[in-house]
Amino acid sequence: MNPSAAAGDPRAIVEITKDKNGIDQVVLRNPRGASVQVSLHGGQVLSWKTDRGEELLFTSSKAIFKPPAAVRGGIPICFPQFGNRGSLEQHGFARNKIWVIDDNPPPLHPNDSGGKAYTDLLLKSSEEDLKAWPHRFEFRLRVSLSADGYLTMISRIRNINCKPFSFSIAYHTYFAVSDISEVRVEGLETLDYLDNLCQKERFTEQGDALTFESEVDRIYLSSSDVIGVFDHEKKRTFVIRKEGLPDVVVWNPWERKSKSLIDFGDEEYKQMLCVDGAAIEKPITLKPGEEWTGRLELSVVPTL
Ligand code: TA6
Repeated sequence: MNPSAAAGDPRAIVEITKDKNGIDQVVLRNPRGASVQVSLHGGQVLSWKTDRGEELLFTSSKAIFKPPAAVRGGIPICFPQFGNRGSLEQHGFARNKIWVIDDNPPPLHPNDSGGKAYTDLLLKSSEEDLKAWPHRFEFRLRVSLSADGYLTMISRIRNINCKPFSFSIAYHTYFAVSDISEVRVEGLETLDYLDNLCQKERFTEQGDALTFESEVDRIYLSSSDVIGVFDHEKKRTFVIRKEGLPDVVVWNPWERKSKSLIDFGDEEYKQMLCVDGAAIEKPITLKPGEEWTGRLELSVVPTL
């Protein structure tokens, strides 16, 4: 009997497989046949498919599936920092670590289980991590797939230290798009953003929707909790709903940067867009014993 499915939906399926490196992957399936695949390497969602088997997340054809580096695509978890400051690696170490399945997670709200296939993963600070980032934490991640095919990721980060610590976090989400020139993002209008292409200088978004003609690498600040990524050619919209994640990273490497990435095809920038629910501008500070929760819900709806 599948305990997780029993708690959520008896028809849902939660399977554990191994990748070619022998690392466990959890496959979630809902009764209509939609699926999510999450690796214990990095707690990274590697696949989110519709009930017709269509892949909704981008993974580079040149992705390197070899720990500790994160796979180029899916949804890497950037923690305890987004960016590359100080002694930590770019986007922190969480995405490069092996997580474990949390057999006895503290309970979540019944809505976070009912009717869903889900798995609970756990990352705890290791002695190696403490050398780079001297703060003891427990990071619990619930990945779930609803009967409607919605992908939800709930992060609970607890300070089990004896002193406060601060962190930034991003769900570095690689959406699969038909053609980047046919994509627009709505929900970022009038917001300020930090432009990573101009030394993180602060600007204000003037457009009524974000479209793409060149490299974009921005952190939009204090956004609304619903963002739309419209794929005109596929006539569908990714809907991003978030809680506890005030900022939105938008990244497309475009042609020149694509050629500089060894695990990314030269032309692949045309088929992807990163739109990340994040908390970056104002790092989150936790007192000893305190826990923070951040939720991301992704869905895809047809649009004319
Ligand atoms: O803003 C997104 C970003 O920081 C870009 O600058 C680019 O570096 C991207 O993340 C990918 O980072 P990664 O470490 O996954 O190669």
